[in-house]
Amino acid sequence: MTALVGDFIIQRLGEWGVHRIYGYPGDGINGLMGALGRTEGKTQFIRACHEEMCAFMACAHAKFTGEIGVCMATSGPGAIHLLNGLYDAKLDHMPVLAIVGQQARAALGGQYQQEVDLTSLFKDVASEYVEMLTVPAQVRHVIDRAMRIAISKRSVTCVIVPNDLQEMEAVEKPPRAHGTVHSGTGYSAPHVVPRDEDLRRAADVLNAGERVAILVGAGALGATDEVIEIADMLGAGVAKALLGKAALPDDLPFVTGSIGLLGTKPSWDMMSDADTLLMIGSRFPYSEFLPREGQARGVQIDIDPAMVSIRYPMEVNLIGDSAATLQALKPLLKRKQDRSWREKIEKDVSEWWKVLESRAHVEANPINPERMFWELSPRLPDHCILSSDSGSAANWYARDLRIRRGMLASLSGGLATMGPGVPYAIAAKFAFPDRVAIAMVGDGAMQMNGNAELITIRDSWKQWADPRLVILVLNNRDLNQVTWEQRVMEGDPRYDASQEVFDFPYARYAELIGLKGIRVDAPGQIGDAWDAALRADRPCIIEAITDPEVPPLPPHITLKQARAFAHAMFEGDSGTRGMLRESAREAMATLFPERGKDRGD
Ligand SMILES: Cc1ncc(C[n+]2csc(CCOP(=O)(O)OP(=O)(O)O)c2C)c(N)n1
Ligand SMILES: [Mg+2]
Repeated sequence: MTALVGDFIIQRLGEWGVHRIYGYPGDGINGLMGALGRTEGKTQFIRACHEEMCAFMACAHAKFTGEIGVCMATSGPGAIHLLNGLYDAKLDHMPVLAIVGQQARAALGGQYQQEVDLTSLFKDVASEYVEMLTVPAQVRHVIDRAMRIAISKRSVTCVIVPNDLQEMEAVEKPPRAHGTVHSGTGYSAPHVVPRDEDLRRAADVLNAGERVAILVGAGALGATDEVIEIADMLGAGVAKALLGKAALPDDLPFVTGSIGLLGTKPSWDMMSDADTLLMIGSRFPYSEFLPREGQARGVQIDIDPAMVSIRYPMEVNLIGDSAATLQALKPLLKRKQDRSWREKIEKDVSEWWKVLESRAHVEANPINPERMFWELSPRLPDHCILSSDSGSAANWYARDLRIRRGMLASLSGGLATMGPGVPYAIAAKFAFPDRVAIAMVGDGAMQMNGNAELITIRDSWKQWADPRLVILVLNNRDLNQVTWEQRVMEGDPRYDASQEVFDFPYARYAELIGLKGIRVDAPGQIGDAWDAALRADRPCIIEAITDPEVPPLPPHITLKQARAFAHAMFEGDSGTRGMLRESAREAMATLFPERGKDRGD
């Protein structure tokens, strides 16, 4: 049988190494579904419950494997549903290809049913490349370009395929004629290292510094050994932006942990006192958590020239691969003899872990959410893959979870959208069926989409070599992160109409659909719950009844925010009625250290 355009698209993607597609069907892509069926499993099609989830899964595939992720949706509504997940990929610079259907070519421009101007719709999210196919001879090069551009520019690309075209005879090789394009497959990333003179300038800055602070992001994920070695030579501490959580293990004494609104005090103190900043593979957005302008001399390493010197005015920008650039820098660096800065950081870090431990053990009603994460850390299985949703979970994930070498971890960094926690974990299981995946998700996010995706898990888990996928649900009956923002940033009391979340029985629901469910409502049950979930013979939902009055706030809140917080804390806020004034004061005392004063506000 002659191959159809649909078959040829799937075959060409296979030549690019794509053997798994996350998608949701519809009449805009039935030609592609038929083609996928004809591969008899050579290309795996995974249907989530919503197209946005397919895009999250494609993004997570890229994040966890380093390969391109591919998602597929029908014309009109299906294509529109993809968008948020694609923006998640775009903002975290992940290579993702979206293939979407379109109405038949003859109907276009006719206000036809489900006809949406998809080229315009995808123009922003797939700004590097969006193309609609109109003739079979165009298919080969459009797929090739969409793939190569997405991979090489770490971007989202989109190919729109009218449904009638999918069923036409394929043209695997365009005729040799004027007006045709002849393309091929394959991409191998170059080895990018800065020029020698720039490396020397950077080394001069780093060698002159007495108090060097390093910040790593997702771009340092492949440079763990190099960062450890350079930090050692420079006597530096290392803070980690959220997407760089797995770049360095947390058991190293000089790793100050997360930075920013979800950050730690040692990261804050290190940045406040540093005289030199070395930033590696990070687009961490909040400049107020970096040294003040003029306080420190800066060196930045990034593979993307558009991303340097946009958070801090750097003295030297090194465009290059993180590991290769650090290796090239190493022979130019002098080991710092004075280790006092490093020793101070290590002392701060070890004290900070004690602070976190005691915070995690503060009594709460009934469960302190921090304790869920604290008790998970020592139980994390080797090589596990962690995902967090946006919400209060991201705070505890960032600060409390002690990640070890060999683990992977991600969340929605740039977009900070709700919803990716569960689909990221599902994609992790498909990419690495023999590793344990653990998602940490709020009850709001579970109701937004996580509950539905439990059905995808129910339908899939028997295919996984190791069935363990654990979802921790923080059942705090609240959109808690935003509740605290309303209190602290706005000085408003919790707005019940926007914040209340139905007390859904997550664990019982899990059991109802054949998964394991554990409900935890007393602190003494936490350790056993994790042990049982990590021993389970199937995916497990741990529903923790957590206290929404434990503040998920950064350790360096400004005085202005503190005042606003105090105002909301004691007046007209339904949530604080059960909260003792004294414990509120204690919480504030740990949250607003001295340094807040000299921030000027
Ligand atoms: C799609 C989307 N909508 C809204 C927000 C704003 N937002 C950030 S965190 C959050 C609350 C999340 O609530 P929940 O999932 O229950 O987690 P909690 O903070 O209560 O632990 C909201 C509404 C967002 N980031 N993304
Ligand atoms: Mg919640």
